[in-house]
Amino acid sequence: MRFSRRDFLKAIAVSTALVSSGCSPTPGGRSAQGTTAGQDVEKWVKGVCRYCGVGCGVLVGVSKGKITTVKGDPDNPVNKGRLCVKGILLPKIMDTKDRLLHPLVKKNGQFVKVTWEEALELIAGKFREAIDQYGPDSVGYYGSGQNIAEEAYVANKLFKGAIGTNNIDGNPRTCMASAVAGYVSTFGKDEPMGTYADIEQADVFFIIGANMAEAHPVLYSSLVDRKNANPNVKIIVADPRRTRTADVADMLLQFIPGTDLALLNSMANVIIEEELTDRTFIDNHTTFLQGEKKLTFAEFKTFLADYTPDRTAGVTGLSAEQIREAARLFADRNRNAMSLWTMGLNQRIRGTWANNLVHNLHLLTGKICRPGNTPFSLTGQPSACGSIREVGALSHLLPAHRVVANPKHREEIAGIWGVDPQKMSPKPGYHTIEMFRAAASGALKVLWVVCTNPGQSIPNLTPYREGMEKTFMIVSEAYHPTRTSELADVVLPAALWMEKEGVYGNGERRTQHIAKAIEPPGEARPDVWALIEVAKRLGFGNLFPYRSNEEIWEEYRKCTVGTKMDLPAYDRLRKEHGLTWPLPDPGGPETSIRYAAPYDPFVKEGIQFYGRPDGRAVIFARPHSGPQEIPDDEYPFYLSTGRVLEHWHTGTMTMNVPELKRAMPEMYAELNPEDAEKIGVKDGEPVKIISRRGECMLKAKLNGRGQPRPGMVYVPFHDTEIARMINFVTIDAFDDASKQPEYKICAVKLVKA
Ligand SMILES: Nc1nc2c(c(=O)[nH]1)N[C@H]1C(S)=C(S)[C@@H](COP(=O)(O)OP(=O)(O)OC[C@H]3O[C@@H](n4cnc5c(=O)[nH]c(N)nc54)[C@H](O)[C@@H]3O)O[C@H]1N2
Ligand SMILES: Nc1nc2c(c(=O)[nH]1)N[C@H]1C(S)=C(S)[C@@H](COP(=O)(O)OP(=O)(O)OC[C@H]3O[C@@H](n4cnc5c(=O)[nH]c(N)nc54)[C@H](O)[C@@H]3O)O[C@H]1N2
Ligand code: SF4
Ligand SMILES: [Mo]
Repeated sequence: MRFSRRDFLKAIAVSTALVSSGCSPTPGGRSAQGTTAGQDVEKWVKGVCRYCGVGCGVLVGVSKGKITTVKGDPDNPVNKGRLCVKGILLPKIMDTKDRLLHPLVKKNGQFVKVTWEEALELIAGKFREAIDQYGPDSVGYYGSGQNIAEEAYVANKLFKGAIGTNNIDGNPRTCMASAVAGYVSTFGKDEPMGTYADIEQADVFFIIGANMAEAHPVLYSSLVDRKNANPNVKIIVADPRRTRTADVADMLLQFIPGTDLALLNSMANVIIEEELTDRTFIDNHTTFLQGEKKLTFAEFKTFLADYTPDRTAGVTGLSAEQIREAARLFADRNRNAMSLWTMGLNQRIRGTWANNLVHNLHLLTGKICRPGNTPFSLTGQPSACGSIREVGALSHLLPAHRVVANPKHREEIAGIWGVDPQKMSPKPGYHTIEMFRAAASGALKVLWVVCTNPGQSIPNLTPYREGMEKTFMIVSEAYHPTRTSELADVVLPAALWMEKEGVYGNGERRTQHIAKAIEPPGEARPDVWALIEVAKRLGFGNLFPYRSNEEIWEEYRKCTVGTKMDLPAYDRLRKEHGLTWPLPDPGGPETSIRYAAPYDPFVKEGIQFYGRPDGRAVIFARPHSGPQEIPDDEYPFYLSTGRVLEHWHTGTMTMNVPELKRAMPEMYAELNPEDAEKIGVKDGEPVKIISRRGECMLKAKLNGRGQPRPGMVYVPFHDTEIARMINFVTIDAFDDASKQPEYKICAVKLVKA
């Protein structure tokens, strides 16, 4: 397919979404500048965009104590001055009508304003009571990939180290857990080996289950730039829905939802059958496993015999020729290959396996650990990597990719935390779904929710919202009411974004500092402050003696030294535009490619997958396995859910920005016109979506941003109207390895309303 100037402009228009957003377009999205440009700016402060995992650098203009404008930081290598429309409009989320300015406590069913002192005493009392009566596992914490690292570190230490429970999980479980389990099982260590710079050197992009044009817009612009400058670059998009990302694709594989594992195995089959493998690489750097059992190359080849393109065509709904072509393009020896994926693979009951199978393609062809050759899982939230994966703020993890089940890891961390290692539990705590199940069953007595909105964002909401009401729930929030804060017993007003200092770690291992630009409004305080105040009231003040965020960071940094995830010092972060770890020499260069000389300081020569005991990455034999629910006579459609460019998750921030709200006011059901005709629904007419768990009433959208294949309906999830909240419908089945829920697929019926 030729990539015309028109396609290019269309792609850029989407990626920067200046259409209908109400702000003035800037050519190519470069040096984008925010809302009230022109007003006198007293100072510019360096930060990072509040929203997605791309981690664009921003410069924030402050005047009279307010953020008046935001522009892309031209010196930041991530975005080189670009921002998407959400970033540009960030000033508008700060002073909104629903900013929460005081602590609130629910008394006789009504929220009343209280002092911080009263709120903190109440919280500490509830924690003490539950722990004394039912033990430490009766309390829990649900955090966020949008927390700064210092907040997540302090919360982790308070719960795992001081209180002695591993009941600390967070929204990255709903987001990145399968990517973590995928990297750890294949390479022995979490997080991508490449960086965004690989985009500039790749010749074939394999984008599977990611809608970068809407969810990672600035990276998408880099991709489009690469393609535009090099017409020979090929893009394969594999998604059951034709998305805006597919506008630039040379090949669109619009397969049946949930059949990725078959497709990926079939591509591997073609690569082996047509001898497109790199045998030297395979012999030197990989090992084949089926479960725990070692396989030979020949046995692996036999395993894949079930996945010939002809056999797989029927399963996936693709043609055998499409599968062959995709595999040949990927494996072309004259091309560098980069895979990019997000929730289309992760949010699946076989998300971990799907991740393994993408890694397989790179390992079989040796297209890894060289510039432009990398399996790159895109991170969703601004600091899911920095604050959760690296800090270890999930129920099975400890800082710097350690795990609670390992006694040596517990001992090392207990040493740095200054706690008795015996106090740290070896048993992983509740993961997300278990945590909300425990709230519903009454086993969890106290739950502290910080910087996330599970009352809207977790799947199968009905029983879990009941659980949130039942348990004593504290919610730290910047706005009120939200679909979670309305169910809380205590709501604490949080300082937002540049009202506090902190560190974010983006999707390419880049650790970046955000400076404080302005004071928080009213009595809003940084989350880290509230955590430490509660810790003090529980008698753990001696463990939290910090006078600054820098002191917290420097203690955390000790956890990373010598782990091959060595992080930079705070004073250096203040000056630089982020650094990609590992950084074993504090003053030394950042690391672009892990596991390979000359890029990785821990590898002297060649490639060494040092995360694994044998130094080899694993090529897994994983059979195809579909979703938990497949359509049947009663529920004949696949439902998939996800994002739109203008809105951030549950809409608390972006629905407050008039331009964004106008552009995309409410959620809709994107239907294939063929299906719409069958059920007799026209564009804009209401349609009821019903699953075994709940229902939702939405307007039908035909020929919208995307188009699902026949038999599939797609719904975004930012709408806060109860009647339109799609998570009443979604399923809470989860991957048994990663525990990540299957938001991307369940079975529904559609009824003309
Ligand atoms: N504008 C905006 N950007 C965001 C966010 C936001 O809220 N708004 N959130 C951020 C976060 S936290 C995340 S996790 C990322 C998510 O980023 P993405 O994963 O790119 O976004 P989604 O829209 O959730 O889903 C991507 C695609 O998965 C496809 N899909 C559905 N079923 C299948 C399947 O069976 N197989 C495959 N291969 N694909 C399937 C859907 O059709 C959809 O187009 O976005 C980040 N960026
Ligand atoms: N149907 C469906 N559901 C999904 C998904 C899907 O694809 N489909 N995706 C899942 C994924 S990948 C993700 S990441 C989750 C995201 O789900 P959530 O994390 O629940 O959604 P957000 O809207 O990002 O919630 C962040 C909250 O923090 C508040 N906030 C902002 N800044 C601060 C701060 O500094 N401190 C505090 N205390 N609060 C602050 C915001 O107002 C907001 O309410 O959703 C999951 N749910
Ligand atoms: S691409 Fe992501 S990080 Fe960059 S400006 Fe847009 S939302 Fe912010
Ligand atoms: Mo996410």
